Amino acid sequence: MKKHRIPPFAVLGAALLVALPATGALAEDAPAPPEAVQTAPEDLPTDRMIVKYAGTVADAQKNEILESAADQADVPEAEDTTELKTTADGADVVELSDEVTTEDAEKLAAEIAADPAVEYAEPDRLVFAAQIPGMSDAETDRLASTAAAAYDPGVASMWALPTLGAFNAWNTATGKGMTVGVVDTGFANHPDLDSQVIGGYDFVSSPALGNDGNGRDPDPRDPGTYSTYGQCYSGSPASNSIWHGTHVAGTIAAKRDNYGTVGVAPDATLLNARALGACGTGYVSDMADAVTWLAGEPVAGVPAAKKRANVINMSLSMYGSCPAVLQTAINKAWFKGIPVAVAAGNNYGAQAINYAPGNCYNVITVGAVTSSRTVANYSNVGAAVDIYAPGDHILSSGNTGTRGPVAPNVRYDYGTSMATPHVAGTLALMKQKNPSFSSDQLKNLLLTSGDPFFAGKTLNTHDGLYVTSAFNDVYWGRTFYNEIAWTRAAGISNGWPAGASRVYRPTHNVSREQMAAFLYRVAGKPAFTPPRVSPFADVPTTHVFYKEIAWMRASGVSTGWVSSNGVRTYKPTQAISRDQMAAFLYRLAGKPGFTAPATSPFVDVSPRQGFYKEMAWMRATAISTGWDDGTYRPSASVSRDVMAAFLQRFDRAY
Ligand SMILES: [Ca+2]
Ligand SMILES: [Ca+2]
Ligand SMILES: [Ca+2]
Repeated sequence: MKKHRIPPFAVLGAALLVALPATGALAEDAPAPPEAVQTAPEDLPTDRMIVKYAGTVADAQKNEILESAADQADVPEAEDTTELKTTADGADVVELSDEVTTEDAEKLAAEIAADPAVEYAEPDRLVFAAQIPGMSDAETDRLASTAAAAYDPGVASMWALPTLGAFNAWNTATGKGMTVGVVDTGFANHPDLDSQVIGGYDFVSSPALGNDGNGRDPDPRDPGTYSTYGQCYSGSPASNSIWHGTHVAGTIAAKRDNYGTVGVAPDATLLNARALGACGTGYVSDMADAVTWLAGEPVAGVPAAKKRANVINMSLSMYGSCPAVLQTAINKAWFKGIPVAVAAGNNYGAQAINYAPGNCYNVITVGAVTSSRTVANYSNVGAAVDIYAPGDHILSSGNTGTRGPVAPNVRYDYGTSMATPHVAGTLALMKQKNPSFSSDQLKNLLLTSGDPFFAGKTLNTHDGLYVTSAFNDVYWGRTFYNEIAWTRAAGISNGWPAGASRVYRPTHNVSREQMAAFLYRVAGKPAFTPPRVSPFADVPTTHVFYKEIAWMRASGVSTGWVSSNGVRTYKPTQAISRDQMAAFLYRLAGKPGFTAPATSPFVDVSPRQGFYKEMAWMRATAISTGWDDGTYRPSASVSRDVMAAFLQRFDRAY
């Protein structure tokens, strides 16, 4: 393991770590966490204030309001301010003459907001990349030695993808046509990312945090988050670059090729909204503008992206309530159908409700789990966490540079920062299949399809997709959901078209003609040329299932009924009864050798009645166990959801 930067806020983090109970163990193969661990600092000074005026206010009046508030709050740093910019929301961002404590900043904001000409005022606080520093190790050598592999060589080390069912999900969606906006430190050049990036902007307004010699500019590439002592705020320690945005972007959409790793949505494109600079920190007002821009809304001085984002990822966190300026921006995205996945934060089991943006409205807040399906010990928890996703020992794109970028590599990182892009990638797949879904619908489906977990739900990429793509009237969690999903996947039933989707009609009874189609498909669609003359008087050769029904007769699965005058009928629209179904399945199985017991396994079935042997065989093979009251109900009809279960059990047995 390469500890390639000094964890900032080491003292604070260590103190907090001692005070909190361990909520989970690290995976066995995880490197030990560094002795002093960063958590997002909770009492960080800021030198900026956000003020939104209610209507037009002259500069002179603004100065009066600020000076008066400085007096009232006893914060002399606010007596002489500089206006830096206006956010997309129309709020002023002003710089104080020096940093002030959190307490003073809150006091000052309250005094400013008390003026009737002010809509709201809040400190422009610093947000942090939600990654655990020091828990990172490069895989340069492995990448170099496996570069000739036929398929992304990193896949073997990416435990999250099989856990999430991502490989199966790709049979349905790969993120094609979707764009994920990443609010982060920017991306370094990387072969797994370069061709995926369709645009970006550098929203880091502070030249001190920029590390690229300027404030905002059109080049969002990550120049490195390295810092000198005191660069980011008073006392901030010197640090090396972490390539946080590069790693996050790789988890979302690293290319599926023979190089490096692969993302959850390998065919999605990326927008690079750089808003975190040195130390992996950035101002809230810059986050807000980045989100606004990704949502396709105007931001003064920033050219629009050629395409807006379909999903937004924010792997960042800070202590405190949700800033109004950020909530406004998030709402713009959310209500345009752009779901926003955000990190729950890494404060070692702290309540996520106390950290922004995880406590904002209209976000999907993501906690981290380990490969052993426990909450990662650093993850924030509680009811504010919507879903947990893999955040531990996550292999993705990186760079070898300790300051500026040097060479691309792949490496393992840890944090709710790493969990969040698994959700964003999944949302891109779901959005591809359901482009008209609202953010609330997508969030609901994501949570519904999650796997039950003692702390809530864990992400299931495959089910998230399946819930929205199999049948519109079959929701995850209903009885026989898996069996019905199997009928679609196995080509047994395609249901009926319903708009752009399909329905299964799970409570409808199965008719004998549908049963013929089901069984023909379960049998593997054997080659069969139906006779030119129908074997059944009531089934014309033009019947939609003529081939299947004729096959039933030819294969001996069904003989139909023969009347006294010799006319043979199939009764295609009649609902199939449970005793007939037993006979069909027994014959389809090839009439296996079976001696029915002398005593009936069902209280309502006599050993002397028709199809007794077949019904007893159903019980013996566990294709049907009957009802809880010991009955089989031979003359009852069979609903389509129950039939899905019978057919799947039959298919597995024969
Ligand atoms: Ca810049
Ligand atoms: Ca730049
Ligand atoms: Ca790749």
